[in-house]
Amino acid sequence: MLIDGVWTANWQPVQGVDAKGGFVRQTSSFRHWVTPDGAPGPTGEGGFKAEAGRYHIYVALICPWATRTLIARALKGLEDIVSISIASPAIGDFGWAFDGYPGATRDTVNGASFLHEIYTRADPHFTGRATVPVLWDRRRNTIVNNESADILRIFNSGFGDLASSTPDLYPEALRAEIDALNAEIYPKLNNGVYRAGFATTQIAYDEAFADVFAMLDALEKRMATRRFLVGEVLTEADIRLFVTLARFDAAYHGLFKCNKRRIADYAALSRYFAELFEREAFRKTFSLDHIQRGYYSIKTLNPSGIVPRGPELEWARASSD
Ligand SMILES: N[C@@H](CCC(=O)N[C@@H](CS)C(=O)NCC(=O)O)C(=O)O
Repeated sequence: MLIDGVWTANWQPVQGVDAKGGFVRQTSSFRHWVTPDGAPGPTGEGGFKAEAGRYHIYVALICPWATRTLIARALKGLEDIVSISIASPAIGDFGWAFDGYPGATRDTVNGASFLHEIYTRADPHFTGRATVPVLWDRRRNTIVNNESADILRIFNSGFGDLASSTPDLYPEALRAEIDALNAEIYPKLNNGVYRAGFATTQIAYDEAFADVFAMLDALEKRMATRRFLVGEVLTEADIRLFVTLARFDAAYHGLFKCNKRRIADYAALSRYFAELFEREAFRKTFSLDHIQRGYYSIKTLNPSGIVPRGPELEWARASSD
């Protein structure tokens, strides 16, 4: 992580630990919003007007939070409006790197070798972890926002007419239901798998494991009679669930010890997942190679660095061939 703008060597995966040995994720620190006229958004300052070619997003394809912003970027037709840099999947001593790994990119905007350079460019005294995703403003040379939940909504409506109006990923009438689902699914499942994987005590792991499978069981019931999570339309809630389902059998089941069941064992969730995966925005932002290589490069969990050959995921192999 960075301390007062200086990188402290040896990246470690665990962000923070609570009294029981549970994993605690750092809160995001840049919270400005791009808006159609540059007016301030719900948090942060104004001055970030939507413009083609002005903004850039730094991501890693292993990261579920970064990938949810990429799915939204594709669904909203923003790929020619917001450019992108993709970090290499294996996170090393200096954090995320832009070193030309297949399927990744260099940093064409700032020429950085490591993501932490982007943070100190925005704030020379930054203290915290250099996380993806990062939404960067070329004009003001700073980070607009590094919270994926915000970036999803910025891509949904902050770019005004530069983005396509459909799908509306956060429709006014469904907001309360989407917010309530997010508030349950994020701690129990999206972050629950990390809480299981990075637990440092049995009790913290047991609690996280129970949350993960209670949430999956509840979602299996919910999806037995529905096409999408909320109402009859695709929303941000589906994107946020998809990114965790997409990584589950390939990484969380093995490396994070979330091994009571696989997604493949849930009939309704598998059907729902397949329907989303048929869409280009979901399929092309998914890389099984980056996901497996990235997660299995976390040395504290997998010292040998060996990447498993399985499981056989027909849907995933077909997309990466
Ligand atoms: N709140 C952030 C969390 C992002 C996050 O934790 N990203 C992870 C990758 S999945 C990261 O970059 N970790 C690097 C680190 O912790 O040093 C968001 O959702 O945007």
